[in-house]
Amino acid sequence: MTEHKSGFVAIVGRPNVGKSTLLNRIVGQKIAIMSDKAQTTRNKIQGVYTTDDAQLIFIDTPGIHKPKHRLGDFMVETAYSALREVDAVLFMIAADEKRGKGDDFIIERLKTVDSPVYLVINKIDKVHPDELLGIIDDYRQQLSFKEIIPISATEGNNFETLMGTLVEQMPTGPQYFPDDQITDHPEYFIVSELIREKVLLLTRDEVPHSVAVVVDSMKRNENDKVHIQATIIVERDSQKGIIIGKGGKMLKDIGTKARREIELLLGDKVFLELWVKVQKDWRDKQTYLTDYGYKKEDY
Ligand SMILES: Nc1nc2c(ncn2[C@@H]2O[C@H](COP(=O)(O)OP(=O)(O)OP(=O)(O)O)[C@@H](O)[C@H]2O)c(=O)[nH]1
Ligand SMILES: [Mg+2]
Repeated sequence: MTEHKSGFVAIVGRPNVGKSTLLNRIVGQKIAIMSDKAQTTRNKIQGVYTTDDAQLIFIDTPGIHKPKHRLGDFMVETAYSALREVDAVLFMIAADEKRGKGDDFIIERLKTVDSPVYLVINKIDKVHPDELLGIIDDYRQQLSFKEIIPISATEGNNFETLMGTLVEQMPTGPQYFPDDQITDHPEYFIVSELIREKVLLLTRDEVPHSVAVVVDSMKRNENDKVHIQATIIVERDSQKGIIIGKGGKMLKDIGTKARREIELLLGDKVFLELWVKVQKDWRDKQTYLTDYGYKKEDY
């Protein structure tokens, strides 16, 4: 009989390189929201990968960037906190982006990490295979990586290789979570995130970054629909206007798109009610950060 293996794996990197996309592929379901806007993820999100003889807990983290708000400080600290007490670190980069100051900054930090660091070169579907050699060569000189694995999180290239390599590396250990558990976050967290994802999808400029979403209540009706009430918080009146849109069209769009995905998540019909509220400069105020789910004790 083979011994059961288990361990924790942190996924870190600059914003927008595809960390959450990889996490979702690992668990085979959307638990982390994704967008083409930088700084999509704000909290640590655990995704549990369970096989007959191994369980790996992956920790998706906010993209590491130069913070401009308290929220940014929270996000970057959250990402760094994931580096503690893990059995492996995946440093993810995007093949179609040059190594920049942001990467070098993360590399400096990774030099102080005890666990093995893997370089995951994502988005290889976007470059010619010949370009990979140059990237590998360049990064190899920056840090001694345990292994370098090029993948495409959207297409699935090399995904099995990555997982196989990691499972092999894990120490002998128990199964921490039941077979059917795929994340540490409650449903209402994912629901609020799915709503925020639709705001990210449909708005631009400063609006996406200024938005928080809080689920106020979630209960099952007599007609077996799940009734969800949620508030979209923005920083300024002008942003509230954008979120509501002409004749309420934008809010309706956000609601329809979010509802469809929430129904997939919950496997039930959903009645979604959305409100919009202005909370001036909430991203710089500790009490609001705490209220909206960005709590220091969650590091
Ligand atoms: N072409 C291509 N696009 C990808 C791949 N992986 C992710 N993307 C896209 O890259 C964008 C960012 O993906 P996310 O998963 O949100 O990136 P992230 O690293 O979690 O970003 P933050 O949460 O902001 O740090 C999305 O538009 C994805 O669809 C890939 O392998 N190939
Ligand atoms: Mg993310």
